[in-house]
Amino acid sequence: MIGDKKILYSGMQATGNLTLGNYLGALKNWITLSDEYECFYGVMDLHSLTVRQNPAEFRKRARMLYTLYVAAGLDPEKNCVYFQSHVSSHAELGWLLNCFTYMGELSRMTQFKDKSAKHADNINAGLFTYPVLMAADILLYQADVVPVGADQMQHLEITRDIATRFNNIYGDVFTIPEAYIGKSGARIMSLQEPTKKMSKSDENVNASIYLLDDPDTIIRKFKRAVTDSDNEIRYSEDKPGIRNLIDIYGATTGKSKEEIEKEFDGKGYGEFKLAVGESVVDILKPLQERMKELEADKSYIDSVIKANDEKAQYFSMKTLRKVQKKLGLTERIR
Ligand code: AQP
Repeated sequence: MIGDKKILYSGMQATGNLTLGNYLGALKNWITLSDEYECFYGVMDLHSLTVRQNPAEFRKRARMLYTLYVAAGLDPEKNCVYFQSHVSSHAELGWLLNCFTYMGELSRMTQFKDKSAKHADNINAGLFTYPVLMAADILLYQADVVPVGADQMQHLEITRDIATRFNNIYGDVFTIPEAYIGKSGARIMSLQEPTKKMSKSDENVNASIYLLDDPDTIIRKFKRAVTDSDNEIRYSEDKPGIRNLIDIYGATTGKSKEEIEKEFDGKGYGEFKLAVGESVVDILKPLQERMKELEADKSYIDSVIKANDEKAQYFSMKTLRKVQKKLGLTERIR
């Protein structure tokens, strides 16, 4: 708790340009949480390094991710929005927690199995110990809640296991985080392979809508979205493409599946795809305009980065010092 508010932790990796999936599934909901929670949101740039990055592009992309958080409406005065790599306690606690995590537990992580299959030429130790760094991210801020998608649930569970193991030996050091059960965001699927989630690192640019895509590109990508050929707008397991478009339209307009089916009853896919595309153009417009303003005001973003890095450092350091003391590491001479 900070004051009378519970603490919430989340973040995104700077592994690609943010997609509509990242926005509707996470970012849009984060914006509503700061009244109720004390929120910490990281640009998880250390995590991004498990995959090889081009340094110049990576630097730009991480800053762009930060600016997008703000452009989307995350108020950097109310939320602590910061770069993971600027706060050295993440890497430090990550190491310490490595010594409280078992190889067997890490070997069971499905994301490790998936990612090592995808990057078979670079199965580095960071990919394997990724969940430990994630545990450090969350535990450093004594987070009470973590909004997680189903694919991250296993990582939250290992975080709880590591924290409980540590607390059982050294006393009440870490808050045991819970999954945030709130209004869950839609899970948005790829426009080209609608049984696969929309991902910022997908190599096919037509599979994802990027938050900074211009209106023509957005409409074109929706027109090309892969669907079945029966031309009936119905929400059904066996129609993944149309189901995904209904989910997107529902998320952008607030309409229910039934309302959408009714609205497009007897209409063709062409008309529906155009309506979905236009609704996405509409919700992204204010974000894109704000992004332009922020990109033109470098000193403002610099100043919020500095203030928020300091805030993150302050809170995380309190936990790190406590852990170091519990472990018996020699105290600093002041
Ligand atoms: N398609 C999606 N639908 C709904 N939510 C999504 N998220 C990601 N894709 C979708 C949510 O966005 C946040 C981003 O988390 P991340 O950057 O740690 O990585 P991720 O979940 O692996 O996202 P990506 O876009 O698929 O990245 P890459 O391509 O690098 O693996 C999370 O809250 C996630 O639930």
